[in-house]
Amino acid sequence: MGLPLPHLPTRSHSTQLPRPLRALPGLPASRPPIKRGPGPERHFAQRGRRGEEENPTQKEEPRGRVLEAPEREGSISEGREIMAPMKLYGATMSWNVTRCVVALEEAGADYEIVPINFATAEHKSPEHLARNPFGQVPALQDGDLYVWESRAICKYAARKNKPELLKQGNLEESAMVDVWMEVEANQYTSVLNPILFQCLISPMLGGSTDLKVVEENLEKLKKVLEVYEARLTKYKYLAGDFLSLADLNHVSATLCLFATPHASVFDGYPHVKAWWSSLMERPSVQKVAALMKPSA
Ligand SMILES: N[C@@H](CCC(=O)N[C@@H](CS)C(=O)NCC(=O)O)C(=O)O
Repeated sequence: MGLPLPHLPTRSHSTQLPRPLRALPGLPASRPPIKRGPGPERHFAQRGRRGEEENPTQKEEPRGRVLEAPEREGSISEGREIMAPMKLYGATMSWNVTRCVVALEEAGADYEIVPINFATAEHKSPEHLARNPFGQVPALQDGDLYVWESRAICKYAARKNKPELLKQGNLEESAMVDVWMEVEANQYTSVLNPILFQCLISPMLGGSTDLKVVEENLEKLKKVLEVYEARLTKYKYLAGDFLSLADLNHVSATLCLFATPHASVFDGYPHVKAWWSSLMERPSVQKVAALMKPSA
């Protein structure tokens, strides 16, 4: 089941993104301020190619910067083509968007996040419909190519920058990656969506939480987690004893679950808890968790 309503509030007429989810456990209370330039706000997630070391002296720099137009579009410098970073359109409070951020980070992709303002219906504008004909976020632009649907974007990032996340060279392992990616979409996140909507989005829109819907879906989630527990008793990760996109695709919605009063649902499943703890240790996951927190 998908969400019947957009994940993002549309009532606010503020140009700011609504303050997102409550603080996620185990993370600092604030993140570095975003540098705001003139005109439409553009902020960029930390960029870096695989293998590049982060410069520790840059850690305190503001996360955002505004690129000059030629740099944005890609340019030729000293006879060498500078590839423009990929652009991920959407707001980082949406777990469909942050699902992609996890994959892009883990793949070491060069990308920027370009916020889309739901309050002004920017997602239904002709410019955005050209990126995603369903008028939704996320959408990814890589040169002339537009990719939409979060899980397709995640696969694209993996194929382009870190194909081992899909185990494509191995028929059996890649089949298990596919299975658990489908499970994430059709068993796990499909029951999490109504819980997250009721607990996080509805109150943000000024509505109340329908506890019956939450309870019903928590029961469904427990049944799903029983299957996960059995699987993770045998293997370290979902597709096998290797990290894959199947694990990573769970991160964004699970971070949101931990921002609801129902995080304790994991307590009954020790192997699921251990799996989640191991994912939480990953720098890509820490970055995304920080992005989803309210701005300082
Ligand atoms: N299946 C899509 C779902 C995308 C989606 O539902 N996006 C929401 C925000 S999280 C949206 O753009 N809603 C606005 C709308 O549907 O008009 C994906 O995984 O990318």
